[in-house]
Amino acid sequence: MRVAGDVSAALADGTAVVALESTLLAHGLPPGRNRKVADAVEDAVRAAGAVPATIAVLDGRLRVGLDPAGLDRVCDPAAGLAKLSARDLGPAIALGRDGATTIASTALIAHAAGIGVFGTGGLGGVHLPSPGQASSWDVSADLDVLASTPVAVVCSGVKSVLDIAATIEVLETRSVPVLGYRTDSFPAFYRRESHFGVPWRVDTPAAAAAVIAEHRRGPAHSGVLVANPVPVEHELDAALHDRLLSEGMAKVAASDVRGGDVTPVLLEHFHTASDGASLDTNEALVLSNVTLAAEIAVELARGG
Ligand code: PSU
Ligand code: MN
Repeated sequence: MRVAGDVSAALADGTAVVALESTLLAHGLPPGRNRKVADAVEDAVRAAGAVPATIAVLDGRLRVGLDPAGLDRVCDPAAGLAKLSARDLGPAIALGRDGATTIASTALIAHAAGIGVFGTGGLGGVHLPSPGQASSWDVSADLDVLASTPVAVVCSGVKSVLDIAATIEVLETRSVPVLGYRTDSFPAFYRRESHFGVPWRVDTPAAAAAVIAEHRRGPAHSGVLVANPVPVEHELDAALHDRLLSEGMAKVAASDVRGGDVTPVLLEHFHTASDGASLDTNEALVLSNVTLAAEIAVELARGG
């Protein structure tokens, strides 16, 4: 593992650090835009008083905190970074490959590096079955890792392309506390509300930090999910959202896209078919989440 100098200095002296993932850059946003978002996200974390640590695998090494050249590689489609979930870390390291880390693999690496707060876009979850299928059997490793890794993940819930009810059930079964941030509804990524509630609500970074600190003192080894809805002015229009969703699902069902490729293909459909409107939503929610993650990390560093 190679930890950037500013990140290791912050970890050594107890300054707040926020982990950031690379899959949302390499596989969730188009080239060009992704590089701007990579900088904007790091700037937002710094502005809130924490040190950003973007995580990826480069040349078979776990990297915690990237320099501009590292961010260039992650964001360059010609570099062709693989999407690495938790199961892919061993192979990528052993074979000396490059790859972008998902929430699952980023949380594992963050925890191994001593980072306890992670800001991102949307959590992976339980995928809906295709027509005629009883179950998709596609349950994101993000849920498994959150169940067993004491990292607080700040995100805008899960995408509406997933089975939100089933995802919430799995989070409960796997003992992951879910905190709605200034909301009583479980957020659905592009939309601020789903049809489902959250078990707990917090209204300040200090309250979120207090819950995370108490959860860590307790016997569970799970993470905490802080569900922060997209800022209201950036929410995707409901009718547009519903149209994109049914089109995207039909597109995937009619194709042979499976497994880890499903989420990038759906995101790409949203971005192109909405003429970029969903991109603005996606960028705004990521910036809001990493800012909140930094505020929570600052409270935790204070001893919250
Ligand atoms: N949310 C986004 N963009 C993304 C993802 C989530 O706004 O690219 C990524 C995250 O890295 C998440 C992954 O961990 O999708 C989940 O993929 P899957 O559904 O294949 O588990
Ligand atoms: Mn999957």
